[in-house]
Parts: sequence; structure tokens; C-alpha cells
Amino acid sequence: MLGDKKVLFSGMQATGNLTLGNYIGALKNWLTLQDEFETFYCVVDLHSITVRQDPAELRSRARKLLTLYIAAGLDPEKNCIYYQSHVSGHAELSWILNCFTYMGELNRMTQFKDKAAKHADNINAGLFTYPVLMAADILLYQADVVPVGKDQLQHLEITRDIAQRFNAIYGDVFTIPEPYIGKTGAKIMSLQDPEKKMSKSDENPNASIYLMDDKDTIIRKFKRAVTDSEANIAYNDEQKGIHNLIDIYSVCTGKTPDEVVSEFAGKGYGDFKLAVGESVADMLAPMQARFAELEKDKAYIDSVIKNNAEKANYFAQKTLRKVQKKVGFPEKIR
Ligand code: ATP
Ligand code: LTN
Repeated sequence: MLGDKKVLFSGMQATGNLTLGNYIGALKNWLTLQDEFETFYCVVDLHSITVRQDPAELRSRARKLLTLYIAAGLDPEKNCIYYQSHVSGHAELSWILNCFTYMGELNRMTQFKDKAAKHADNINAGLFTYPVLMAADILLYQADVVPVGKDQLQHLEITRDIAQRFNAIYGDVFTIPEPYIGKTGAKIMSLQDPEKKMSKSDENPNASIYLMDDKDTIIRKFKRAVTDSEANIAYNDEQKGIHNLIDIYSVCTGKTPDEVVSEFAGKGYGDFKLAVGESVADMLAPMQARFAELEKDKAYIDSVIKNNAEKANYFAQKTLRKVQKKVGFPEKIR
């Protein structure tokens, strides 16, 4: 708790361009939670370098991502929006937690296996201990809830295990965090392969809707979306492509999947795909306009970065000092 509010922490990597999956699975839920919780929304740039990055590009993407958080509707006066690399406590706590995490646990992480397969030429130790840094992010702020997409549940589970292990040895140091998964659209699938999740690192640009895609591009991508030959708009596990489009439309319009199915009863896939494309473009338009404005206001974004890094540091240091004392590091002489 911070004051009378529970604490919420979440973050995204500044790798690639954000997709509709990131928006629906993460950002959109964040917006609805900003009043209820004391929130920390981080641009996790330390995590980004677990795969090789071009420095100038990483810097530019990280700033864009931070700006996008605000453009999407997170008020930086109410939400602590900051760069992970500006708060050294993340790396410091991560080291300590590394010493409370087992190789066997990390070996089971499916994201590690996927990323190791994808980047076989660079299976570095950071990629392996990625979940420990994520645990540090969360535990540093004593977060009660962590809104993420379903793919991150395994990382939340290991975070809880590490925290419980630490608490069992040293007493109640860390709050045990709970995952928060949005009701609809917890997993948005690729438009080109509905068996795979929509991912910003997908090589095929037609597989993902990027948050900065214009209306024509969005509609064209939905028109090309892979579906099936049933020619029937129904919500079931066999018609995975249509299922995904119904999920997306349902999030954009606020209608339930059943309502969507009745709305399009007897209509063709062409009509439905067009409607989905339009609803997505309409949902994204205000954010795109706001982003363009904010990007021009360098002084304002700089002030958000500075003020929120200070705020995050303050809370991070509180937990870090407590942990350092527990494990036996000597107190600093001031
Ligand atoms: P990458 O392709 O680089 O691994 P990603 O697109 O999977 O990236 P992340 O940065 O790993 O995105 O995730 C940011 C947030 O978006 C996380 O909370 C994650 O659960 C959520 N998310 C990512 N993809 C989807 C998706 N297809 N559907 C729902 N949520 C998603
Ligand atoms: N691993 C997450 C990003 C992430 C995160 C976090 C999410 C890093 N630290 C802390 C929630 C809480 C991802 O790849 N989506």
C-alpha cells in the first residue's frame, strides 16, 4: 500500500513498434486502473538489451514508448511513467534476487526458450536472468497487482516464488504481487497465423496492426487477415482467425462476442473484416493525434521524465535499503 491505495506496476519493452496486441492486452487495461491504484508504468530499457539493439534506435524507441503511454491517456501527474535505466535500484535488486533464484527455475521459462531459439547467436546470461530483473521491477515498488497479457503469467509466478522464498528467510520484506489479466483480448493473435500471438517482433508486417498504422493500412491488413473457408461468423475454437477478429471487434466496440455474432449473422467475411478495420482505426485515431502533438513538446516530455524518475527513485530506494540491510550489507556512513 502507498497511502490508502494499492500499488500497481507494469512495463513494456522498447523493442519494435507497439502492436494492437500490446494495446489491448496491456495499455488499454492500464487506463482503467489509473484511478484505483498508485501506479508505476515503466519503459523497461534494461530488458531491451537482452537482444542486440542499435543504440540510437533504442533511445528513440524508448522515448516514443514513454510518449505513447501519455498519448494513450495515462496522466503523468497521477501515474509514475519513467525509464527503468533511470532508477539504478532495478539493477541492484536484480543482482540480490539472482542469488535467490535457481537455474532450474529459469530453465523452465518458455519465453527464454523461445527467444533463445530466435537469437541462437546471442544466448546471453541477461536473456536467461530476464525474469529476475522483472521480479526486481515489481518487488522494488511493493506492487500488489501487475497487469500483463497471458504470456507473462509464468514470469509473475516466478516473481511470487522468489518473493516468498526471500520472505521466508528474512521476514515480511516483499508484498506478494497478483497478476491482473483483462477480460477480453488477453491474447490477440497474428493476422497471418491465428495460432501465433500478435508480436511486435514478427517479421511479417501484415501479421500485426501497429499503433501508428493509418486507417487505410489498418483496413488493408484486416482484409488480408487469414480466416477459414466456413463462410460463417461464429465464435468457436475451430475458427481461430474469426475468433480473433471477434475478440478485437468486441474490445473496440464494447459489445460481447455474442452480440457481434448476431450483428453479422448472414453477412460475409468481407463486410465483417471491413467493420473490424474501421473500429480499430477509430479506436486508435485519438491516441495517434495526441502522440503527434506530444512528440513536438520536448520540454514537457523532458519534465515528465525528470520528475517521475525522481519519484520512482524515492520509492525504489526505500525497498532497496531494507533489502540490503536484511542480507547483511553494511550501512552507508553519511
Ligand atoms: P516481442 O515480440 O518483442 O517479444 P511483444 O509484442 O510480445 O514483444 P512485450 O513487450 O513482450 O510485447 O509485451 C508488452 C505487454 O503486451 C505485455 O503485458 C504482454 O503481455 C502484452 N502483449 C504482447 N503481445 C500481446 C498479444 N498478442 N495479446 C495480448 N497482450 C499482449
Ligand atoms: N517482461 C515483460 C515486460 C516487463 C514487465 C515488467 C511487465 C518487464 N518488467 C514488470 C510487468 C511488470 C514483457 O515482455 N512483456
